Amino acid sequence: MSLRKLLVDVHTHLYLPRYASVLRSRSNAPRILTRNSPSGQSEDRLLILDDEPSGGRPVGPQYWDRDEKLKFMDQHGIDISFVSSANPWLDFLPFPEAQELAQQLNADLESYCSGGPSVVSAVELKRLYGFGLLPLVPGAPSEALSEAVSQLARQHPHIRGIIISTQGVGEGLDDPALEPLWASLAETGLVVFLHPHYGVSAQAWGTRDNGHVLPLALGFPFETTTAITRLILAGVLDRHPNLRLLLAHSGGALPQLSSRLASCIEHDPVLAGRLAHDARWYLGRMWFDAVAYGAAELGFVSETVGRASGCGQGGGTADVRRGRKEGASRMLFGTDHPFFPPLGEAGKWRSVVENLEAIERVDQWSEEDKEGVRGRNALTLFGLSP
Ligand code: 5CU
Repeated sequence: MSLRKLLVDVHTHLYLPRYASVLRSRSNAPRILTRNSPSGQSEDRLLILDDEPSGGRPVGPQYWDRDEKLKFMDQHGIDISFVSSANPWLDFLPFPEAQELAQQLNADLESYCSGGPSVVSAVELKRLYGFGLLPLVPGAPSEALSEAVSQLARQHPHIRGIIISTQGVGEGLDDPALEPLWASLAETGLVVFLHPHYGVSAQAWGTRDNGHVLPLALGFPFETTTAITRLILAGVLDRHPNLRLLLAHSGGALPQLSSRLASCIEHDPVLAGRLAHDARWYLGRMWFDAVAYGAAELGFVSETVGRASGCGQGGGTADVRRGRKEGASRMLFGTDHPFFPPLGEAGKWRSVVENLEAIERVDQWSEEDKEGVRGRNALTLFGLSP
């Protein structure tokens, strides 16, 4: 098989066994608890959100067992996965514990990836790579974070990025205290996968029982939208143009709101003149997972990102075509496994099939663009392209 055809999943999670043990030792969220199911059997339940509905959700080997990850990959034709710890990472720990656990989990993740199989058609490629963790919690000293970044880059060749939440060291991603961190991340080239956990105020969801739908479908992407917008407004990408940011869930609402954002900036006495570029330009500097479940949405994001990169601004046919290619080259297939399991039916997961079908159906994308989104763009971003 040619490398062009590899299917690469950049949004797939795990809880490493060491992390699952920490969750088991806790008595409040985030935690794993064991209880008796209605049929009297003992079952593990995962509670990661403070107001998790129905006493949490089932959790099992699909969250920590490498063979289960590989089985899932085989079932869906996924050649390579870039696995990341699932939320809430180390956010709930005090700095010294977070620092020690981050080092241990990064070493565990390196073994998880390096001890796994290679791609049969390309033995120089492993099937598993990872996003590591930083002790990015309140009280973390800047130097310790920068040192953790260089350690990761030096010691763990299969860890190609880090996953971070929106909280930073407690003040969000526009916190000046994070400047040295952005500088070291830009220097190492590690990809920064920005992923939500906190959502937005639960008051917005009202009192009707809508299960987990509103915080997950809306709260998660709104959180990402706000966090990345604050980072842009703080000028982080002006000062660190080599920072490589990958946004979960196709960047949330940022693509839809980017022109409104640009206009608000231009009309605001505090913001006007602060940034080096029009707000839309920054979209063209980032990468977006293709975890949006719909072709129209993927097409819209890539078109907006392509125009942001400047290529599609001219309006001529060639400009529009170049912009489209550029936009598509910044989008990458993902599954969100082991979240979104089917509710009952066996076989392939609907959530995965939907994301693959969405890529297939984007009208604006050529076959080459689609192959890029399915795999080639990830290999390029993570430095695995020959
Ligand atoms: O279903 C969920 O709550 C989640 C989650 O917590 N994290 C994630 O990455 N996807 C779905």
